[in-house]
Amino acid sequence: MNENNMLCGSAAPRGLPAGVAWYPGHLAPPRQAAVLAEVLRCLEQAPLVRPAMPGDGKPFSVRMSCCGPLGWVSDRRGYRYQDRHPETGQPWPAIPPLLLALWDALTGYPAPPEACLINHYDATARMGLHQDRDEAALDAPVLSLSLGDMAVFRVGGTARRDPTRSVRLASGDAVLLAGPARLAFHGIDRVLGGSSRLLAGTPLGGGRLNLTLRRVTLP
Ligand code: MD3
Ligand code: FE
Repeated sequence: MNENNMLCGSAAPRGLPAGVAWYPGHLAPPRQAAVLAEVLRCLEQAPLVRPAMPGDGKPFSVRMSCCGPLGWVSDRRGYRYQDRHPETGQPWPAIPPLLLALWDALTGYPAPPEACLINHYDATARMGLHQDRDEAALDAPVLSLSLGDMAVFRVGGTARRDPTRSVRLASGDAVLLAGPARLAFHGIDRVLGGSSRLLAGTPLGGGRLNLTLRRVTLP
């Protein structure tokens, strides 16, 4: 990754763990709207689904879809990346050009992302503290973009019991998770319903979208 990122991001002043670079307001509202339009087109082809926990099948509160050659899915059988939408059986739509450009601009990683997870949160949705370790390319950063309602994002260390910090992610914020932060525990404690109007007039009817761009296989 581009070694300037740690300096460009505001990680140090906010006391975020090493390897987390936060770019508040990285996308101005017109670019947020442009990315949103591209993502809504993906969701027409690859509708949001509510995944289930491996084993007990407990439903997630977040609904998910993906674009890119690989998508992340979860059901009773486990977590995995696969090349088809779990309900339509169709290949995932391509990652939109604006998101590919964002990956190139912020990561400097020498290969394109293979998966873009699309998470939709209504005002009651949460995501418990977890690690993302289903990718072979653990050398690649993960890039997150938030659109719509604000959310309280919690990030800690590589052990579940490590201390955590919370930041409020707003529409247009980008977060790059690289190096020692790639295996950090993280989650979404809550969403501040109605704090943004960006998604209000769309088929989603409001809430928050989070897009995470990932490299899955080793290039
Ligand atoms: C830190 N998504 O999709 S984005 C996820 O806002 C996920 O929807 C949250 O956690 C969301 O897995 C948080 C920030 C994020 C994403 C991936 C990470 C932080 C990360 C991977 C490693 C470490
Ligand atoms: Fe995650």
